[in-house]
Order: sequence, then structure tokens, then C-alpha cells
Amino acid sequence: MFRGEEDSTGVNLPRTESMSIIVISGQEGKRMEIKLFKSIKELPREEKFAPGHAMCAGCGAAIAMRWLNKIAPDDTIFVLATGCVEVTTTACPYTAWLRPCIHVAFENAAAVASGIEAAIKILKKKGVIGKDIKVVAIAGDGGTVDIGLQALSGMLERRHKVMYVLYDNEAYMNTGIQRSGATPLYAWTTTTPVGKVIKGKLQEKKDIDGIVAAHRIPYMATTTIAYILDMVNKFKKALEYTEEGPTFVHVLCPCVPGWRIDPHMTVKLSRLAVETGMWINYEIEHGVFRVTTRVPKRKPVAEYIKPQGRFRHLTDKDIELIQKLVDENVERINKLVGEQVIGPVEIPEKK
Ligand SMILES: Cc1ncc(C[n+]2csc(CCOP(=O)(O)OP(=O)(O)O)c2C)c(N)n1
Ligand code: SF4
Ligand SMILES: [Mg+2]
Repeated sequence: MFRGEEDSTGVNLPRTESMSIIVISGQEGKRMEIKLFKSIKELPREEKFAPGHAMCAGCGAAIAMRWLNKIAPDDTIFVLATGCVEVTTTACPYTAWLRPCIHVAFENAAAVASGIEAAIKILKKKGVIGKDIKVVAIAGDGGTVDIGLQALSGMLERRHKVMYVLYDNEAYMNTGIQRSGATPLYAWTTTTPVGKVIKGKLQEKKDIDGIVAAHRIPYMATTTIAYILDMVNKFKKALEYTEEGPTFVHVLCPCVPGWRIDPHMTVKLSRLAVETGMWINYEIEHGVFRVTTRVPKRKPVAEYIKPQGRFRHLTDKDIELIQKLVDENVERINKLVGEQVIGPVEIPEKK
């Protein structure tokens, strides 16, 4: 069963272009000159995300936050939507944040960040503040693609100079693994159970990047935690491009209990997501789309799917369907770029 077809559960998925990315032409202005890190050795060593927080061992989001904190200037205000990152790092009276941060509701990180940015602007105008202060909103997939979408769209449309980080663990993890719009097709969650008739989530992952791209912001990117240099340089670019307007970075962050994996698997799965084409690292800078991690030969999606307990129920036929979807998306990305940046699947030889 897939898009346009009706399955035995009566679920009818509309036939749409999967994971569409809108590239807006006509805004290819002058790009900012940003000094990027060329190797891991150049990355900052100082820790700015204090230890002692309560994130799970192996948490993908914890890795993303550690690096984001290293890159953010000391004059940064963090706006934290309710979710794993906020709940586990700010257990009163403790905090893992060495810079000012504000805890906001599940749905309004972008609205609060907009207000803070507007206040900084007026205080600067009145001469009360003389320095540059960055505002960084951080929210999970639920807080971004579902309940916070309206606030995010407003912030992007009003051109608030805010960097927005979506750490995507593909479900509402903090409240016990409920599905979100970002949960992938067929994944088990507590609200997309697996039984004889229904096998996990029956819809595809929502294309939040396509929605964000449609707002024509100066800079947006997708990345994941296994590619530290890619992720850190995108954080850096997104921070600096706030001089022009809003920026957005979407980070795939594997989750230990939610994906039903061992703690040592998070980085490996993040890499496999890219190597199989399930996830594509790219950026859109002033309307110009660029894939930042080329994959000359793809691994079969089964290598990403099979180690995860949330997909344990999938049959070979189900995995074939996911493979077909990924192949379609890769073909579309290659067409968009105008060359083969993501190669064909190479089936490993049986030993
Ligand atoms: C209006 C509202 N509904 C529900 C909740 C409960 N709640 C808090 S965080 C959360 C899920 C967060 O999911 P996500 O944004 O994906 O972050 P994660 O926990 O996965 O890191 C929910 C349902 C709430 N705080 N406010
Ligand atoms: S539940 Fe998942 S996202 Fe939350 S702290 Fe644990 S590993 Fe991280
Ligand atoms: Mg989540």
C-alpha cells in the first residue's frame, strides 16, 4: 500500500510528490563571506554545554546541542521549546546552559524568539544595547512540524533575525514516544502501534524543509550528527546569516529509546541515513540548492532500517517500498542539482 492506493485498513494516502524541495530562483544575491572550519582539528575545544544533564547515553540531540553551543557566540540567547532538550537540561535549580536561555511552551519557540529579537532591535535603536546578540530557537520535531508550525511560519515571514534549530528525533520522545508529522512511514510509536492490520505510521514524513524553503529565507540546511564538520559549518553559516534574516537548520538526531536502538548505534545510524539516501545533507543559500554530502554509491535502505527496533515488524516487501520511495527522491534531487550527486544502490555481495 502506498500513495494513491487504499490498503486493507481503509487508509488512503494522497498521491503527492514525496519530500518535495522548493528551490526559489530570483534571490541568488551576493552570498556572505563566512570563514568555515576546514577540518575537525580546527573545531573549538572549549565546552559550552555543561555536563550533568539528563539526556540519555548516546542521545543524538545531545551531540547536536554540544556542537551548537561551541559555535554560538557568548552573546547568544537560547529559546527552548518544551521537549527532550529543554526538559533534560534545565531541571530546576540546575542548568546545562552557560548562556541565557528561556523555557517556553511546546508550541511557541519561534514566537518568543521573534519577540526577543524585536526587543533587541528596539533597545539597540535606543542605544541601550550596543553589541550584537544572537537569538537561537531550539525545538524538536513535534514542536516544529506540528504544534509550532504556525509560529515558525510567522517568524520566517516577518523576517526576524533568528536562527531556528530543529532537532529531529522523529517522534514526541519527551512524553513517551508518540508519533509526530516527522515520524517516518511504518515506524512504530506508542500512537502508531503495530498489530495484525496496522503496521506503524501509515503516512510519510512531513516535508518541513520544503515548507521552510517556500519562505525564501537567506539560509537553510539539513544535516545530521555523524557529519560533525558539515553540521558545525551549517550552524556557523546559519548564525551569521541572521544578519540578513531568519535561518533554519534541520538536524536528524537518532534517539535511543524512541528508535529502540542501543546507545552506541546513534552515530552509526546517522551516517547510515545519509549513506542509504534516507537523509540528504544539503543547504539552500540565497536560493541556491547544494548537496553537501555526496554519496557516490548508496547502501540499500535495509541497512538503515533493520538495526532499528521501531521497524522490527517490517517485511521485505515493506522495505522494498521504502527503497522505491528513496530511489524516487534521489532521482529528483539529482535532477534538481543537474548531476548525479547521489549514486545508485550497490547491493553488497553475499559472502
Ligand atoms: C500544548 C501542549 N501540548 C502537549 C504538551 C506536552 N508535551 C510537552 S513536550 C511534548 C512532545 C515534544 O516532542 P518534540 O517536539 O518532538 O520534542 P522531543 O521530546 O522529541 O525532544 C509534548 C506532547 C505541552 N507541553 N503543551
Ligand atoms: S529520549 Fe531520545 S531524544 Fe530524549 S534524551 Fe533520550 S535519546 Fe535523547
Ligand atoms: Mg521529537
